[in-house]
Amino acid sequence: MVSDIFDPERWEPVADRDYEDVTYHRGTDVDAVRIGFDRPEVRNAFRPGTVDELHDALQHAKRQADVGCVLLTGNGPSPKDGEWAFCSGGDQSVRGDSGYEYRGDDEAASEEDETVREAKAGRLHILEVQRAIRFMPKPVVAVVPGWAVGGGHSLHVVCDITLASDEHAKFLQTDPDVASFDAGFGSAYLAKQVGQKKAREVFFRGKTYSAEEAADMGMVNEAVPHEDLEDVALEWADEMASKSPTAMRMLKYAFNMADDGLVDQQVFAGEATRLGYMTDEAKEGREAFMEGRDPDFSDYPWYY
Ligand code: S0N
Repeated sequence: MVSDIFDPERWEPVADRDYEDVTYHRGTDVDAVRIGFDRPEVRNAFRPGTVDELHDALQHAKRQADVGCVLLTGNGPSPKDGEWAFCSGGDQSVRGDSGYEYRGDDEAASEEDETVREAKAGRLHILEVQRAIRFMPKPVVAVVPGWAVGGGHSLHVVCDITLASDEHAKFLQTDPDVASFDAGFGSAYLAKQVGQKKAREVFFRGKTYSAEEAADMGMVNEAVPHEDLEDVALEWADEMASKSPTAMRMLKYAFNMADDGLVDQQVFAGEATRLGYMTDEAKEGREAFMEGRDPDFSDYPWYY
């Protein structure tokens, strides 16, 4: 992989994952993982196989009980012209008439039978990635070293935190220029972050914003000197990963709930049930049933 700001001492590859379009590492001294788009020659645009790999890495990260933070970034700079990118959205060269298509050089496509490939024609499964980030039971940080454009911009919007290179990060919404639009989190949730007027400006004008401007607007947490970007991201990751996992999970879902309605209530409620199961009171309910007797909850007060 290529990346000037990636410190190989601080990361080791996740051994059982063999990806083509993304890199996936586990921190050596921080309980975090790093997922990096690895197509710098096309500003880290995602094709269907990229999205499959990203989704797989996110699901893997979710299941790691000792990982408390996920960093999502873009490798770079481009070998062609030295430009940096987080992600430039859907790869326009494989956009078909109903979505993004697997093509010959997309490895993920070649291993499947025809029925599966047909069902997967014209995919928009980047939205599944957005949901994976949204419901990830730990913080996801967008680490933006360069261009964040189109669907790449939407991905940073859906992440919990965004850190951006003060020198190279550029934020741009091209959705109405290429007639491929995110009418979900990418736009409506952005408006929650920066206000309605500004969000409409971002989409309706298609102007490029610097990291400073994006931070002033409220869609970036901090503009960071380029050479320090990954170190700062690791510092933030370390802080977050050392907090109470239960508190962090419940807080993330609490923040989500106002916007996600019953879907997030279901997620939040699942965590409440998990906490309930951990009490002696719940154990009494289970044991009474298993022993065929009436439960005795008299030891458990009606707290107020
Ligand atoms: C990023 C831009 C602004 C950079 O400009 P710059 O620096 O002048 O570089 P270029 O010369 O333009 O690019 C360098 C090379 O990279 C290729 N390339 C760049 N972006 C893409 C791309 N998205 N797809 C394919 N190739 C790309 C260039 O072609 C060039 O290659 P060479 O060197 O061979 O000429 C500028 O590149 C730019 O504007 N890029 C396009 C950005 C864009 O419009 N992205 C798509 C927007 N739409 C989506 O992402 C939709 C995503 C989606 O799937 C979705 C669907 C439903 C609901 C939600 C979503 C969602 O948004 O998530």
